[in-house]
Amino acid sequence: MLSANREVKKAVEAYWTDKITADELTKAASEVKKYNWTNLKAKGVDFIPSGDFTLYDHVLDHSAAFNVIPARYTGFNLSPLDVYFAMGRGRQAGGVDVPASEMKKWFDSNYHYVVPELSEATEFKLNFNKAVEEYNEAKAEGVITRPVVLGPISYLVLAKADRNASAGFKPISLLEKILPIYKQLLTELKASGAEWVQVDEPVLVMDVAAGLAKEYATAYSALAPLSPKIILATYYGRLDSNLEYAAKLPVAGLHIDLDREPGQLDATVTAAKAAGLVLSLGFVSGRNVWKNDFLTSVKLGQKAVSELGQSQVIVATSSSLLHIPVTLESEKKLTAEQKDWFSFALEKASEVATLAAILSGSQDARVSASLEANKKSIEARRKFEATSDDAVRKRVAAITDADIHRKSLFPKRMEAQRSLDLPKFPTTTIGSFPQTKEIRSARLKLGKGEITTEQYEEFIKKEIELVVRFQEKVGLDLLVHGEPERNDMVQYFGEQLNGFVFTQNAWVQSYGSRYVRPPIIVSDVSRTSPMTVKWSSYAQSLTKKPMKGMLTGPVTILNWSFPRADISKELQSRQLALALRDEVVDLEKAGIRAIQVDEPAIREGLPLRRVDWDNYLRWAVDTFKLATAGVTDATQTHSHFCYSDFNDIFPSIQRLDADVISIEASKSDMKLLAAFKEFGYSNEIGPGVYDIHSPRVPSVQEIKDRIASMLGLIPDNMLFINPDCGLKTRGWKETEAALANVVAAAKWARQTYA
Ligand code: THG
Ligand code: ZN
Repeated sequence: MLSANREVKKAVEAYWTDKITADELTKAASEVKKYNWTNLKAKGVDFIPSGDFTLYDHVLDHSAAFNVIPARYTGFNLSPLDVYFAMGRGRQAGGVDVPASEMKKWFDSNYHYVVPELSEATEFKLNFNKAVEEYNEAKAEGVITRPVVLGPISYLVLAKADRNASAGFKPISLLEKILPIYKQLLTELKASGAEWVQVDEPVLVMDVAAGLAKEYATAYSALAPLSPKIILATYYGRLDSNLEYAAKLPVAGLHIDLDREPGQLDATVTAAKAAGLVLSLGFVSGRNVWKNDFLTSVKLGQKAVSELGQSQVIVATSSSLLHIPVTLESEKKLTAEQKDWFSFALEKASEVATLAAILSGSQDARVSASLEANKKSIEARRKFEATSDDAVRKRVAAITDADIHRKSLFPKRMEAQRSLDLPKFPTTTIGSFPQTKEIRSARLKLGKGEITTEQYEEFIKKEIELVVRFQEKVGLDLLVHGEPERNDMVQYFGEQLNGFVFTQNAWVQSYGSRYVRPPIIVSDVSRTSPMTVKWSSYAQSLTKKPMKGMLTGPVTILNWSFPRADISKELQSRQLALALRDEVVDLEKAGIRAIQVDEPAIREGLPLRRVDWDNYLRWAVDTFKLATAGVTDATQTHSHFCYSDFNDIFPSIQRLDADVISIEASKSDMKLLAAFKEFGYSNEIGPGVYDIHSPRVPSVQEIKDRIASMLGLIPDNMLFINPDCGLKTRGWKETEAALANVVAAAKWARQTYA
């Protein structure tokens, strides 16, 4: 969804704070939709999507439309719009107190979707027909669109069982129940005049789909006869063996991702030909910002055209443009050379139109000029790529096995780390403290030149001192500096490393109204000078208690940036790891004795296909180790993971060999820790003792109870006590109260389990 200046975010937040009405919000949304449709049309795109606009999350839209609304959100007399937002972000006002629904990462992206909750009792119903509404809305603007609908199998697979479901309930068992709603939706869509509909089934690129051939056949033979012509869309991966049945479904067309998986073209062309399908070729990346290489795409496209005929081939982006910033035109600070490498959403739309024109044999002078210009851009980029940083390349080539191992095994290190003088059940926090209005505003002023660097740094020092004094006062054991100097845990490092490029306005949605601005890796990565040592050692100078250094890990920096496309992710992550290794060693030299290197993105980066896991986990774990293994035994390494979904990757978590990990364990059941015990996890561990994602303050008793049940599963010399994530999005008031209770509970534990 495009929204060049985060208009949707701003309008939605204005609505939440009662600054605009629901009608005004609807109007703002219409403006954005109109901007998108008319721009795509002007760029020459033939199949313009509609129905994919969202105020918060497109899966949540689908749930609201299909009446998949958990009972906890109803009965408050809220408007449908407010129920919708309550599901997305929770609601605490006017006697209503409901938490947000769970979010999960959308496939292997850094985007979160709101997980639908289903049970045998779910009664689907078409509350509204977004596909029809937006089709008509676009038509009224003079734009004929191809509506997009999330397909039934993918929707059900992305859902989870709700609290009332019986044991063993599988959402996919509701297929027969949900199909009538899809029938109604598609029948109405056909009646509204839509010729095509794009039905998204990204689950087809995953292993799980191999067991769903029957369900796919059931669904699409029920839907196809009464629907507009269906183009079945897959993206982010390869169909592999699922192609065999997918191509035989009674649909009119199939879309494949050739950006991620160009290798699947031949097999798909053959299958499409046999089945008489239109084939939509996803050349232009929906996941990265590099210009498409027209010559390569055209070569592939011509293969398809010669087999299938022109009328059976469509050119497209690989996936929706949700994860791509809107337009390069907003970027005033990129050099002309850099701008020439990239293509954001609107530029990608032009690429699609040009590629389609080339493949249809257009002799238009503008088309050949675009092809020539593209050739030049690609050549210029290749030339730049050839100028590698030899020092970095040599250093990566010289990495040895010894570099990725700590000097001693964990038990010996644990002995050495007694020098930290931490009590039993040490208390700590994950790193960030509240990012207050004042902090954001100081950064903004620095950016605008309204205050000097010296003034800004004085301000940051004061903030750090505040955080340190608070932690001492409340009685925490292993302190942090609070990270007031950081805008974002990835951007902050990218801005200081060589090899990155930054944008001014290239926002992409992370979830709801939250956006991030991923940096772009354009060349070999290296560190010029220390990035965090100044702040960490200043913080350490204020206190006798140990101060924990805070870094973002190599895999997370890579996954939350736009990576290079010319060298492997593995190589990029090693370059990042070496830069971070230097930082880790410098922190140690500066007297920092505990260093945390966060890798919250390690799991989301897991490939969509099981066969690709081992290779990914090998390099991902190795690069974390490379970043952290440069220190002596006495320095304690920490890592933090923002999820509790470890079951598939325990061996890799163990292999990271961090001295201490902290994890989200916000669900009060101890299943997760039982799994750690069963696996035999051997290092220290700090399962979150309370959920920081809500302003609610946990009572001392609650925390004591949690510690007691944790100690049933974790040896008492291995347990750290900490919140379940960073405190960046929290206010000071609840932070102070919650941490005081955490410390009180830890003191109780020390007496009780002495
Ligand atoms: N950084 C990056 N990716 C992330 C996170 C992060 N992905 C997962 C998780 N954390 C997502 N969480 C958030 C939390 C807050 C915000 C964004 C993602 C946020 N964004 C501001 C906003 O939308 O107003 C803008 C931030 C800014 O000004 O730079 O608050 O931490 N990369
Ligand atoms: Zn976290």
